[in-house]
Amino acid sequence: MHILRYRPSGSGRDNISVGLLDDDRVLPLDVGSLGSLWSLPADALRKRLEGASGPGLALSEVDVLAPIDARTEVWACGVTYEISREARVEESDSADVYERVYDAERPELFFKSASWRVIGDGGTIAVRSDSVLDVPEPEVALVVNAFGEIVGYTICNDVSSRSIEGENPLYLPQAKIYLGACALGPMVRPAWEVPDPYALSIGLTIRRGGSIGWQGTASTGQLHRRYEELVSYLMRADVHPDGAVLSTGTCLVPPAPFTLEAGDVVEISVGGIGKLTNPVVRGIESMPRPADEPRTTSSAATGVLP
Ligand code: DO4
Ligand code: MG
Repeated sequence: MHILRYRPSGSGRDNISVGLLDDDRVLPLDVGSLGSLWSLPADALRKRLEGASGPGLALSEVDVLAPIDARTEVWACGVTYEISREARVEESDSADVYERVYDAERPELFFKSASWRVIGDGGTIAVRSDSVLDVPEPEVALVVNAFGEIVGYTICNDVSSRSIEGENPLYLPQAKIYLGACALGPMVRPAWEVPDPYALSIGLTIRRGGSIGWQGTASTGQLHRRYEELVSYLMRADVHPDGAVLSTGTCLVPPAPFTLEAGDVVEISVGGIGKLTNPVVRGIESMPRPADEPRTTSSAATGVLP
């Protein structure tokens, strides 16, 4: 069973529902948004899902949208796996900040995305045109409700510029937050259906032309922290009234000089959770945007959306 955000195929842009995928049938849930589900305590949320009924629609009759809306934000953790620590130490002039945070009591958490700019399964992700070394980061993402309970799991691609972060760690937000840098989905697996979240296989395949540009596998068994510990830092001095998505860090980094290129297709699979697939473009001008969003005309104002 998965929780999803969807639109019946061919229907109006605003005809968005929240539902439950059960045996290839999409059953609508009587909630206004995913965020309102995440505002419930876990036991009430579970009861709400059990109430889903009706003939619903076949999965082939709906467009699956990024599983995030309302005031739900995406946050991410850094340097939670040995492989991520090694990659940062290699690319940075300030290697010791990564060494220190790996062993510190306080983990690294950073803001990744507002809900409106998150890309769903099949949507286009981007590398920045002012970056020369770029990678996808395949991560297990926790869906956390307003009470700090882990209520689901999904997949996040924390697309990142290694060259911008490597130049100076204070450039982290520019390396991590831009249009096309955050993909999520395809859906959310309820937490009570995941027997061991520390034994999930993670696969990353980057397709280039007719072949494989890079491929790797790992497991959440290699995570250096506990999920609850990461969530406690997210919640300890903040509120998330519509819950939050917390991406738990990457365990796979294609080694330099590998860099993502326009035309690549990134596939991330996580056992029992799903597969997230996104084609890559280079530069904001190549990113598809909804027709009613004004485009900037000045070359100085590079892609600032209103
Ligand atoms: O320290 C920078 C970010 C690291 C990161 O995104 C990761 O380890 O996944
Ligand atoms: Mg990451």
